[in-house]
Order: sequence, then structure tokens, then C-alpha cells
Amino acid sequence: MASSLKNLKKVLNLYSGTWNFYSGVTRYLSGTRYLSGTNKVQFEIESKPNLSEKINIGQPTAFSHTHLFESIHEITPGISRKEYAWRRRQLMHVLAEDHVGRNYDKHLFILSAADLKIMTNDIPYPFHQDTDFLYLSGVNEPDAILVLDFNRVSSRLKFLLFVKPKDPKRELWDGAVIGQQAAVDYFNADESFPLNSFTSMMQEKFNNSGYCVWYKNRRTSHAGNQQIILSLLNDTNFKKKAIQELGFNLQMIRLIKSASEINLLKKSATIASKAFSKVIKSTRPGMIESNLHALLEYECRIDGAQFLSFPPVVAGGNSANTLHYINNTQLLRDGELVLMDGGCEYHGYVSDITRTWPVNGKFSEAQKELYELVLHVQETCLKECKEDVSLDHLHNTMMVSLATELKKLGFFSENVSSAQLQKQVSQYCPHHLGHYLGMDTHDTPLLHRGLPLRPGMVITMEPGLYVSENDLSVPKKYRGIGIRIEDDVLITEHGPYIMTASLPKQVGQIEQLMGSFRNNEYSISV
Ligand SMILES: [Mn+2]
Repeated sequence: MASSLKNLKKVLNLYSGTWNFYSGVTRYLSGTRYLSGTNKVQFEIESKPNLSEKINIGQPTAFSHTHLFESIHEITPGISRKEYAWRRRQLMHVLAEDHVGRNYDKHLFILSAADLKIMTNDIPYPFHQDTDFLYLSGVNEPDAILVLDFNRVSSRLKFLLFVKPKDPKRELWDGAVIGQQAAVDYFNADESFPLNSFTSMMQEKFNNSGYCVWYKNRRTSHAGNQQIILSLLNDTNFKKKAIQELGFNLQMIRLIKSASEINLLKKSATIASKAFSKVIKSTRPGMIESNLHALLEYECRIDGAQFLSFPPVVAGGNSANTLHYINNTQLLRDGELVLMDGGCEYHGYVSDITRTWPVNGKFSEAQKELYELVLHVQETCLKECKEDVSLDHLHNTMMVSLATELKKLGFFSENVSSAQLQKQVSQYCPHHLGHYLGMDTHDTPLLHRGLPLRPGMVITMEPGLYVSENDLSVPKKYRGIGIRIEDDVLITEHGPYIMTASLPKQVGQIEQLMGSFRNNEYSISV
């Protein structure tokens, strides 16, 4: 508990004056009301939903895609109707018990889905849903708006969905949409309306009834709908008692993963780990960085992932020192290392892995020295990783361990002051040890990394060491080497569980894995 209090103090110093944050953190630390044990909530099986088995809504259902679902009670693969309902109720309870929310009995929450981003005339990028919207509804369609109407006295919750109406002419081109009927039958909305009636319907249903209205104004993913929502909120004819920004309230719920979310995250980590193994095994001098990108994506999708989590970093040699290098255009040269940072998305849940390996299959002495140093730093952090410590605490562990190890290799002069040392070490690893992981790669970004870790949280652990080829202050043999080792870690009551453990990271294991590269299974000519 002492460390929790220290963390709380740190959080308070950073967010001094932000009472809202304080209230969230206190609630988090006391933990009992909403969050503690969230991952243990049991979602009972309900009676068979009253659905037409012919339901066609443009996204997989248990009826249309039997290979993806284990039960007809799931709305999206792995997540049941009960769990989606629980998430909506949990959010409204948290909002109604917020320090502002407590002053009001009636609460409205409004959230837009993402829009379809256009790649070129008439042709969109693959659609990616707003993760808050997907978390609360399971709806994987652009443009919709979700409204939750909650009364804290009676605990009555109504779920409204505004969706594009069914239009056979439009669906001939773009495929099926959900439509109003399935919004109710399949997604369990209490009522559904056409999207273009949003403003008039909201005026009609909720005007003048003393609501505290919550909405999201940060990191929104639909500029058009956001304008429509803001116009409604700013309309003096739309009477309400208060308007509140959602803030981190939903992220506090998303921070602790449920058992079904953990299953999906494990699956995502397993797919990506296996794909990384194959990419490592296939690497050889003369390939292009983008070839490894292509292999990673191929392997992840062959194994059932829908996307890569983000454009991967495939950085040969000195490019590894550019942290967000995604050009992936360079030749992979004999004698260099290659750093790959990537992961996949499996039914809404992502993995995020980094490995660094020798292009020719064998570490040089200098590469091995620095690689094993980073591995040692990661192991040191993993030993510290347990309930109640925070990501910030683990970051500090990484910096201290890096400093100690680099000093042994002659990176710093003997008489360097500890303040100078801290500054110099952060030049060799300018990023944080890790971040929360979930539906987003950088999950729940509004939550401070000083929060104590709890079972059900998932984090990345990614110590790195980056020595620029132009750094004349270090021995020549180390210049131009960039290394990062990243694993995905679930916090459990029994300690850290490494979800990416099946992917080798010891020097010997990697060299052994690459020993078979001559029998490359991919026919990429070099
Ligand atoms: Mn990461």
C-alpha cells in the first residue's frame, strides 16, 4: 500500500488542481466500487436470443460466421450480449457516481462511431471502429450514434442506437448495414432510429428533462457527427442541467480486462508471436525491409487476424535508432541487425511486439553484448513487475538498470554525477518502458502510468537501447546499433504472465531459429 500512496502522490502532483482526476484515482485505489475484480465478473448465459438466423448486418454474426463464434450469445467473436450490457451499465454507474455526476439523477451519454476514411476517389480505407464505441455496443459500422439514458435513482438504463436505415440500392454497392431492426434484435438496443433523425429525436425525447449530458470531446473519430452532437449540446432550446466531458471515466473501466477480453488478447499475442517467429526465420541479407512487413501481415492474416495493430517498424541497421521509422524501404545488409515492432488485431484486441535479430543469422560480439544487456534489463523489470507497482516505477527500474550496465561497457565517464547520468541514459533510451495494451495499442491513453498495477491489466515491457552511428562518445563497435525487446504482459494475482512468451528472445534461440533460413519457405528473390 505504501507504494500505492507514493504513486497517488505522484499522480496528484502531476495533476494538481484536477479534482476530477483525483476522484478517479481515489476511486481506483479504493478500488472496490467499480473496478476491483472486474475481470472476474461472470456473465451468465441468457436464453436464446430471438433472432432470425438469416440476419444479414454486414458484420459477422454467430449465424452467418459459425467458424468465428463459440456461442449464439456472442455479439462479436468472444464477447457476449451480457458483457456488452454490463459495460454500458458500468459506465453509467461510474458517471452517475462521479463527483459532478452525483448532483444529478438523470444522465445521458452520447458517443459517435468512427467515420469511413477515404483513400482515393470513392474508395475508402478498410474501416476501423472507434474502440470506445465498439467496447460499448459491438457495432462495427461507421457513422452510428449511441445514446445511453440512465436514471441513478431507479437504476433504469435505456440504450438507443441511431443507424443508417436499410437501403437496398445503397447496399447493392456497399454491402449490408445493420439497420434499425437488427440494432434492437441483435445489438439489444431498446430503441433505434434513423441517423438523420438524431437531432430532432433527441430534442423530442430528452428536452427539458433535467439531464446531465456526457459526451466525448477528446480523440473523437467522426468530425461530422461530432459537429452534430456539439450543435445539439449548444442549442439553447435543448434544455439540460449540465454538460460534462467523458474524460477518463470509460478508460478506467477498459483498463481492467474481463476474462473474455484476456482470451482475445492472448489469441492476438499468440498469432503475432508465431508470425514473428516465421519472419525471423525467413530473414536473410539482400531482402528489403518491406518484405518482412509483408510476411508479418501475411502470417497474421493467415492465422485469422483482421489487421496489423499499426504500420510496423522494420528497421535495418542504424534506422532502428529512429523510433517511429515506418518507411521500410531499405535493403537488409549482411552484418546488420534488424528491429521489427509490430502486432496484430484479433476481433478488436491487439498485440504489440518488438524483436531485434541479425540479418545474417549470427550476432556479432558487439551486437550480442548490447542485445544481452537489453535482455537483462527486461528481465530485471519483469522481476519487479507485480501488483501495486506502476509502469512509472518499472520505467525507473529500467533506467537504473540501463545506467548500471552501460557504465560497465564504458559508456559514461567514471566521475559522472547522478543527475548527468540520468540525462545521458535517457538519450540512449528516450521512450517509456511500456504502456497499457488492449483494444488500442496505446490503450487508455488518458490514464497516468503512475497507477498501481492490478490483475486484469495488460501492459507492454519494451526496454530499448539506441546508439546512433554518429555518436563519437561511445566505442566504435557499438555505433549504429539499435535494439528493443518488447513483450505483452498480463498482470495476474500470481505475478506477470507473458503472453508473447512463445516467441524466442535469447541469443542462442534466435540463432538456432535462423539456422534454417536456407530452407526459406517464401520465394522472395534477392
Ligand atoms: Mn509498444
